[in-house]
Amino acid sequence: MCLWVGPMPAEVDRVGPTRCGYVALVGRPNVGKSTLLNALLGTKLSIVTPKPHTTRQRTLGVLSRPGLQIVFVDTPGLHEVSGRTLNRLMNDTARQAIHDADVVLVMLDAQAVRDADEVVLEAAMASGRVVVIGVNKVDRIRPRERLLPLMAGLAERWPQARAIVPFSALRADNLQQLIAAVEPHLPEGPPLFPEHMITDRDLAHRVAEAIREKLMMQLRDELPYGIAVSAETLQRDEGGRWQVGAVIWVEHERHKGMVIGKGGQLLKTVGTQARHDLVRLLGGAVHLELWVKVRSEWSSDERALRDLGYSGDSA
Ligand SMILES: Nc1nc2c(ncn2[C@@H]2O[C@H](COP(=O)(O)OP(=O)(O)OP(=O)(O)O)[C@@H](O)[C@H]2O)c(=O)[nH]1
Ligand SMILES: [Mg+2]
Repeated sequence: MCLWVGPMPAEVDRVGPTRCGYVALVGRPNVGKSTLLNALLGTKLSIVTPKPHTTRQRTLGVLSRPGLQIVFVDTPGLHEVSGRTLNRLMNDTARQAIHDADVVLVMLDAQAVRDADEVVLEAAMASGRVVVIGVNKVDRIRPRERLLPLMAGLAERWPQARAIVPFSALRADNLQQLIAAVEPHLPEGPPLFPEHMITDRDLAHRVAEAIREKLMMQLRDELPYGIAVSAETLQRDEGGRWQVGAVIWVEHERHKGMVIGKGGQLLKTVGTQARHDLVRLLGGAVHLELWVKVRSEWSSDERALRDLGYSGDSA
């Protein structure tokens, strides 16, 4: 058991065998799993919003260092399943990631540990995998000593956890300690992925996700959860400019107007913000066209979910 509160130690030179394995990032919605994935890889692989249920699919982040490859698996937040088939698929994806992992990193929010966290911890412990508990958002806890009762309580409640590590994904604070906590539990073996590969997600997926992130940020209430985005065209024209066309799928005709906004203003804002991110992602000028279309009840329709790429993660 390793309990640690303090400044980040310097990166230590590795000695010993080559290790490679999967670390599943799991937790209830909104604890900061995707923020952590991005911080660990130093680039934006998964979208992040202040709203729960942002991540819908598994995304790999491959961290390669001399003698070490850690494949971090970002997952949807585990939650009580509502009527939507999409929600069931999201939970299946997270549970499958636990099953497939060498180490399960259960993430908590230092500001509030709830019953929903217990459910995740129970599932992780029951899996028989090595479990490390990560206490995120410690930048919100001042003074730092206020963390101690939480850490001690977790250590007492979950003695099976191999380590309990406080950190801040947002500030990239204490991430080295997190890596050090999981590394010894990874199997010895050669890297599973080429060193230059950092994710399994292709550009079309990342483009669609960037647009969905901006939509989630702009829209309120239930609507973000009834929205899907698919990139239909993604190609460079002769002048080297990216031509991107994407469809925003809504579940009801009445939702179209909400996405487009008064005088097209909301969609325009989404387009401007998304284009900004796409320039960085694609590395060049971008022309972005967005269409809004209805696919009735897509989030409860197996076929539509398959078409939109929402099944198969957990297969
Ligand atoms: N203050 C603070 N905020 C954080 C930290 N990590 C994440 N957040 C914020 O928490 C919110 C949720 O972050 P996400 O990374 O989307 O959380 P998630 O667990 O992936 O959420 P789902 O995909 O919905 O399950 C965002 O507003 C982040 O900026 C942190 O270390 N400190
Ligand atoms: Mg997420």
